[in-house]
Amino acid sequence: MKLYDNDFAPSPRRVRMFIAEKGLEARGVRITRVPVDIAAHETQVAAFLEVNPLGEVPVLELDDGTRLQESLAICRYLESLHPEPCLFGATPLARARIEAMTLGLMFRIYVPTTQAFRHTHRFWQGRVTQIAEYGALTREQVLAEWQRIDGLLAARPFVAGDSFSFADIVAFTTLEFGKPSGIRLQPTQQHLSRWYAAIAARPSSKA
Ligand SMILES: N[C@@H](CCC(=O)N[C@@H](CS)C(=O)NCC(=O)O)C(=O)O
Repeated sequence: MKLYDNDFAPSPRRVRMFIAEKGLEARGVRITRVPVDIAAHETQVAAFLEVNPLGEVPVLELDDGTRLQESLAICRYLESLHPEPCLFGATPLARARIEAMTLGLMFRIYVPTTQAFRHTHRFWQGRVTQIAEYGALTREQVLAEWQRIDGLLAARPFVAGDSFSFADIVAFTTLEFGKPSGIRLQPTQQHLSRWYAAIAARPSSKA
């Protein structure tokens, strides 16, 4: 298989973390990384748009040439092929909780984090129309959401319950992605800090 990838972007990082957590490479599953330079607009050139008409990474290309988009779909596909360790929930209730947390993180934190980045960071200057007030608003929204997650983590070790799951991967990569936009852990967020340190200590966090 091939993974169209980018070292700095959060969505392909989810897939790399997932592959590392599954230990797929150690189990002999060959996934060749194809680096795609977003900063150099390589996602927007005709050759890449043939790979993914949306102009986005990650894309997983299977050995028969079939291509899968969307980090969530790619990880679910890999989970179906390699169920252990289970990262999408072992019981109906665990699956529902992981799904709910994943969707909440994506819509309420990840998407506004991308907006804060686009509308405030110098990387995007001249690339998009930046509306600083909108960027500041989305940043505030995201900070409030992390405060809420800090409260949730007072009662559970991982974001969706007792076990590490795909939701932790989404949360961790999103929190890391917020750093360039000034979205960081607050010293008072002791539960979130404890969780962050635990996830950062996993080898997959370096993937
Ligand atoms: N929902 C998609 C999001 C994919 C996405 O937004 N990818 C970004 C990097 S995180 C990208 O490739 N952007 C290319 C560009 O802006 O040209 C997923 O989870 O895979």
